[in-house]
Amino acid sequence: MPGETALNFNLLHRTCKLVVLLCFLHISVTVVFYVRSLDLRFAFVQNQQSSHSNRSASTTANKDAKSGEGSPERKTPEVKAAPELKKCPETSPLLVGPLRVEFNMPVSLDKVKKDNPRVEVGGRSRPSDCVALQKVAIIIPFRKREEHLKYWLYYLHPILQRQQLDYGVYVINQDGDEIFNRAKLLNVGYTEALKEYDYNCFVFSDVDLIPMDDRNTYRCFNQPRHLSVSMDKFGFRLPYNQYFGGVSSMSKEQYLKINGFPNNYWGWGGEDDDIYNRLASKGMSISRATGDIGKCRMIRHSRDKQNEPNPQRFDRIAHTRETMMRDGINSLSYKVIEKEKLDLYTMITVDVGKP
Ligand SMILES: [Mn+2]
Repeated sequence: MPGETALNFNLLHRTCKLVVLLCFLHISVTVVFYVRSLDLRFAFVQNQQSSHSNRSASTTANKDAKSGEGSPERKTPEVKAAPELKKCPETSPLLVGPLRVEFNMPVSLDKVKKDNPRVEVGGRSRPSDCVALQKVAIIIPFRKREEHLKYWLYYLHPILQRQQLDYGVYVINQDGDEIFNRAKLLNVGYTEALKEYDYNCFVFSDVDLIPMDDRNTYRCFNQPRHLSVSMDKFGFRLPYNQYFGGVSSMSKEQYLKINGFPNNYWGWGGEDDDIYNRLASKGMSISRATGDIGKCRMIRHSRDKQNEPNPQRFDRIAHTRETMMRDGINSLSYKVIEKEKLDLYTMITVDVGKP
C-alpha cells in the first residue's frame, strides 16, 4: 500500500539522518581530543625549553610576598634543563636508608666541595638526569656556629642530592650581638631565597640537626611537615605531639596561609609553638615520617650567649590567634648587611634589629 511504503521510507530516512548525525558527532569529538593532545605536547615542549617564561612568572609571584628592606637583587640565570629530561620519580632510586652520623672527626670544607662536584656556587644543586619534583630552599638561622655548619654541609649535601631535589642552601646570619631571633631569620630566609629563584618549598632547619635516614625527604607535603621527628636529644622520641621545632618544611602556599612566622620572639623558645598555633588555627595539621625514618642527631652544645630563654614566650603563645595576621611576613622589616655566594652555601648577613 502506498501509505505504508511512504511511512517505511520516512522511518528509513530518519534512521539514516540519525546515523549520519552520530557519525558526525563521533568525528568531531575525535578531532577535538586530537587537537587538544597536540596542544598539550606543544605546551610541554615549550615549557621545557623556555626558561624565560618561567622566570617572568617567578618574578610576578615574588611581588606577592612582601619583601623586606633588603637591596633588590637580580635573579641569577637558570641553567636550562635538557629538553629530553623526564620528571624524577616520586621516590628517588638513589636512597640508601639509615646513615651513620657522628661528630668526632674533623671536617674540611675543601674536602666537602671535592666530594660534591655537582654543587654549584651558592650551594645550589639539581638532579642531572631528571627534572626535580620540587624547588626547595633550605633556610638555616645562624650565628657563630661555623663548626656545626661544617658538619651540616658535610652530611646534608650528599643526602639532598640523593633525594633528587632542586635545592639551594641559605644560611641567614644574624648580625651583631643583640638577642637572637630565630623565627625572624626564617622569614628573612624565605624572602631572600625567593628573590633568587622560583622556590615552591621551604625547609627550615637548625644548623645542628642531621637526619639519620635519607628516606626522610627534605621536601614539602600536603600538610606542613615536621622533619626532626625523633631526636637523640629527646631519647629518639617526639617530646610532645604539637612539637614543630628543629627541622620543618612548608610549601609557599602553606607558609603564606599563616602569614609566615612571628617576628617578635626574641631569645630561646616559643616561636615553634607559635608556628604550630598558626597552622592549627588555619585548619592544617602536621605530617611526619615514622619515628624510625625520622631519627636525627643534634650536635651537643652549650646554650649560646644572647639566646637566653624568652620569658614572654608563654604569654605570646597564648595569643597567637589574635596577633598572627598582623605579625608575620606582612610586617617583616630588616636590612641585608652582606650577601656571600660561597662554594657550598649562600650566606646572608642581616640586621634584624632588637626587641
Ligand atoms: Mn641546638
